[in-house]
Parts: sequence; C-alpha cells; structure tokens
Amino acid sequence: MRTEVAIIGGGPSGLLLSRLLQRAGIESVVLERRPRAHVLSRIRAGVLEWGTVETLRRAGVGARMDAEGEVHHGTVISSGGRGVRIDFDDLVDGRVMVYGQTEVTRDLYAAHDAAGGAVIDEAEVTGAEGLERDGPVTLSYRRGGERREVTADWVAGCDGFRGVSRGLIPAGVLREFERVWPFGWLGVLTEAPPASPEVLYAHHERGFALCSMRNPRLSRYYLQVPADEDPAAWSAAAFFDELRRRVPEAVADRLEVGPVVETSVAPLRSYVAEPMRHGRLFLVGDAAHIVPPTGAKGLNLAGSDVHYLAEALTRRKAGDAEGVDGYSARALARVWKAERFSWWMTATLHRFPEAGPFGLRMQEAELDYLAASRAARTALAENYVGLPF
Ligand code: FAS
Ligand code: PHB
Repeated sequence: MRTEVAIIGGGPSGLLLSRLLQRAGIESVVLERRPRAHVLSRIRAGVLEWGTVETLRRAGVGARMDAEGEVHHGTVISSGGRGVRIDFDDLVDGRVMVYGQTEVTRDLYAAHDAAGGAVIDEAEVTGAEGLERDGPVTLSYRRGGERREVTADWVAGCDGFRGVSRGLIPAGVLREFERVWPFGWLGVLTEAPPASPEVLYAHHERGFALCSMRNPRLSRYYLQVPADEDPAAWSAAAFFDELRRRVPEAVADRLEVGPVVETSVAPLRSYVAEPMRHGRLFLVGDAAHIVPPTGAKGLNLAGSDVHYLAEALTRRKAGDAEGVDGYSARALARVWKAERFSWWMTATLHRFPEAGPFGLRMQEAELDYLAASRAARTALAENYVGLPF
C-alpha cells in the first residue's frame, strides 16, 4: 500500500487529521490497533475549546455537535462550599462547547465512512523504516496475524501515550519532562440530569470534586482518590455521598442519581516529549504530551496539534517547507502554556495532605484572590476557553 501520510492511531487526533488532509487533497491511511467498537467505548474528555469547535467544523463534523452540544459561557470554582463564577462572556468574550469525546470520535468515523476514508482497525503498527532518509518511509503493522506494510511520505504518530511512535525517536534525541501526581480521578457517568448547569470545580478539605455533563440526561462526576484506587471498592451510594460532601450545598441538594453506565479511575500525569518531529515522523496529541484533566486541555491540545500539522503538510505539498520545519516549535509553545494552566488548576484545587495546614491556607488564599480579583478571573477564563493558535 502507498499513500502520502500514514497515520498511526484512530483516536480523535488521527481521525481529525485524516479528515483535514482529505479536504486539502492529501491522501492518508489511518491504522488503529483496536476494533472500532472499543475506541468508541472510551469515556474521556467533555469540554471543547472554541478553536477545537472550529477545527471540527472545518473537518466537516460540526453538524451533530452544533445540534446536540451545549455552549457554555462560564464555569464555577467552589471552595469550602462557596462558588465563584468565571464569566467567559464578560471577561474574555469567550465560550466553550460541552460535547463528549465519544461523540466527536463517532462523528469522525461516520464522516470517514461517508467519504470512503481509509481507516483500518485491528491494525497494530510495530515499526518504521527510513524516518531519517529523504525518501518514503515504510511502516510495518500486524493485522489478522499477518505482517503488512504501508509506504508513505510522512508519518503522523497519533497513537496516544502508550503508542509506538514516540519510541521511534532515538533516545539521544528525545527529551522527556514529567510529573506524576500523587492521586487520580474516580469518574462516574450516570443517566441523570446534571446537578450544576455549568461545569463545577470544587476545592474541599476532603479532596477535589468535579460536576460535569454530556447532555441534559447524562452527567459526569469525578472525585479525587488515591492513584491506585480500585473503582470496584466504591458503591454508587458511597460515591454520591462523598460527592455531596465536597460540593456546595445547593448543588448537593439538586444531585440526582440515575443508573451508572461507567466507572473508572484515571491517573493524573503532566508529561511533554520534545521534539514533536523527527525526520519524517510527527508526534500529535497524547503521543507527545499529557495534561491532568483539571484544565480540560487533553483533547483540545490534540486538536491544536492537528490544526498545525494539517496546515504544515498542506503548505509542504505546495512546496513550502516552513510549516513542517516549524511544526514542533509551534505546537510545543502552545503545549507548554496548557501544561502550565493544567498544573495550576491541579495544584490549586486538589488536596495535598503532605502540604499540611499551611498548604491548605495557601490554596484558600489563591481562591479568595480569584473571587476578589477581576484580573485573576480573566487570566483563568483566557486559558480555559483556549489560547489563540
Ligand atoms: P488517544 O489515546 O485517544 O488515541 C490513540 C489511538 O492510537 C488509540 O485508539 C490506540 O488504540 C491507538 N494506538 C496505540 N498504539 C497503536 C499502534 N501501535 N498501532 C495502531 N494504533 C495504535 N481529557 C479531558 O480533557 N477530560 C477528561 O476527562 C479526560 N479524561 C481522560 C481519561 C483517560 C483515561 C485518558 C487516557 C485521557 C483522558 N483525557 C481527558 C485526555 C484525552 O481526552 C486525550 O487527550 C485524547 O484522547 C487524546 O487523543 P489522541 O491523541 O487521539 O490519543
Ligand atoms: C468531563 O466532562 O469529563 C470533564 C470536564 C472538565 C474537565 C475534565 C473532564 O476539566
């Protein structure tokens, strides 16, 4: 098989890149290790920056998002039961879209099917040959027990944190930056109306909590728990009792519990790999960087990487190499700012018992300042709705 761009990974970044390339007249093949049903069963992000919304529309997958997604003009940060609303409209003339990653991925697969896009699932990429050469690259993959190959001019590593592509960059070239947080998020998806009309981030001495939603009948809640927590150790009743303790009383009173359709624990990690390009290989999304979900940046950073790379490859096809040569620096500049914001949200809103009473006071003072200072709320709003591309 021969193509222009071989894309490793059929998650949101791989599928979105392939769509944008197709619209620019650039051929690509997506190789996804898992069956499509497995990819679509993942419950991950839920908040889209407006830049991501516009990129999805440009890729031709905006219709259902615009019809079923919710535009939010603010979010709430509560501390010790007192809520502060961050008014995106008033502060930065901004907004976000609440629309689940699962739905985004479903729309991308449907668009590929309609356009006859080449998405091959149950195809695990095992290696690449020729990345540093000035000619086509050969990717090898396994499917149905057979070894197969695809030859391409470029390779996009959209294969997530546990993928193969980052490992294709020689150890002497790759630089890694990491912080593993000493806790995780226990997430529950329940068929019940959301307790809070906007996403609510709760700081509490018992630990962090988050109230979010997917639609008016499907809510998503998270609790800070130890990183190695077993989700099976939590009954639904225990989860919602603890959640009620950590959120403002008015929200706790409105909290309805419905059938639980998913429960999982996600570890929290801050991670960046540099550079995001090595020869004919580009790293995209979680393959290059991970943020703790407190800033709702994971999927959105994948979206901005895809925006930069699609633009760069389109310019390259027209003979202008500046885009591909500048891709890594451009993407990393935005990645580090999102890492900083996600780090600040995580450090300010989670409990760190080892920080002691002084640490707790520092967090409370930070949140008091946020409540009192328009400048502080503006800085949060500017980062939350998404910094410009
Ligand atoms: P993905 O990991 O989504 O996709 C990579 C794909 O590559 C996968 O389908 C994988 O099967 C495939 N692959 C891997 N190796 C391969 C190989 N060798 N060959 C072929 N295919 C291969 N973000 C938020 O904002 N809010 C959240 O609540 C949130 N929760 C999260 C929970 C979890 C458990 C995780 C892991 C992430 C969460 N995120 C969240 C971040 C999430 O949204 C990611 O940023 C987003 O999925 C990144 O998309 P991709 O870069 O496409 O990577
Ligand atoms: C979610 O809806 O899953 C969600 C929302 C906001 C976050 C993280 C996750 O910061």
